[in-house]
Amino acid sequence: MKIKLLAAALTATLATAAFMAHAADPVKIGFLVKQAEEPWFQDEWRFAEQAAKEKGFTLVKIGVPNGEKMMAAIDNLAAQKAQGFVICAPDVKLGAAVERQAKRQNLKVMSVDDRLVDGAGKPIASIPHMGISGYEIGRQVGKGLAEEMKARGWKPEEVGALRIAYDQLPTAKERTQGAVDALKEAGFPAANIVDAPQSRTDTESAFNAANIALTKQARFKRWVAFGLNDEAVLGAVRAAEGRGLRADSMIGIGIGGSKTALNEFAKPAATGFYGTVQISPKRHGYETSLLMHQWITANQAPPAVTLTSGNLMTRKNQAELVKAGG
Ligand code: FCA
Repeated sequence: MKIKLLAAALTATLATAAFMAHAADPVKIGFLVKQAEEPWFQDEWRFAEQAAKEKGFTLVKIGVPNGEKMMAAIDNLAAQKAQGFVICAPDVKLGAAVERQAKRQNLKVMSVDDRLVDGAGKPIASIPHMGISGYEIGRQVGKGLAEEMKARGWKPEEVGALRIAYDQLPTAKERTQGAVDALKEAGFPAANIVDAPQSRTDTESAFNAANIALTKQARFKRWVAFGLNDEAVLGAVRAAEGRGLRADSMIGIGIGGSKTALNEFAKPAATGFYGTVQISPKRHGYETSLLMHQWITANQAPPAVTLTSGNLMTRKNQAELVKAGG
């Protein structure tokens, strides 16, 4: 009996010692994003920093605009003795490579915003993910556009709908599909929906895509515009302005609610950037970082998939919503 007790005590002591040795390793978490210059990602990083401060871990922020930089960043994290990272990859098809490299380097990984896919284009279920509910949020965009058109007394058959498209990214496709479906349900003619494919997900490429489409479809004097994010819609709005289509003949609704949108709302006169569906960089930055911290320190894996929601934001309610978003 005595020996048994002694053995049990010894085991407990050893377990505590092992745990303490592990706990004593400073926690270091990487946060890798595809477009560090985009306000949305800046906000995510800011909220991730908040989590780092609260929990006392080190956050390593790295911009990964392409696959090469992404692979180097993962190796760099391992060399710095990080234990895990959150990632929004430059291309979701790099999913298998991310998973392989993370495993090889003994790093935990979870994705944010853009869900990683395998070689066949299927989501990689073993990588926990937090993203927006793209289709639902897209529907909110479409509904907002339809309601504003109605409020202005626009005849749908005289209006063009510009879909700034980035269909190679599943969440982007879901978002714009949601908007298309909601517009159609509100009685908008499908034939008036014009696709403008952008080559990247920034304002400049949306501007270029929109310019081509607006030139081709000059018969429409009134437009609504939507896309995967605020940058896409801002590009469309700027292109429309270049053709003399201003706030009274363009209704753009983006997705985001970060500085890109807020700067437009801060202008003294309204622009064609009518609104945005505000999503939560706090949940995507702060919460993902906490989940990763929990995974590293308590070996508790994050939920497989978390999808977040949004709120329609316009000049009217933006102050309120910014405050609520932290
Ligand atoms: C994607 C987009 C970003 C942002 C994020 C939630 O990564 O490219 O602009 O909308 O989803």
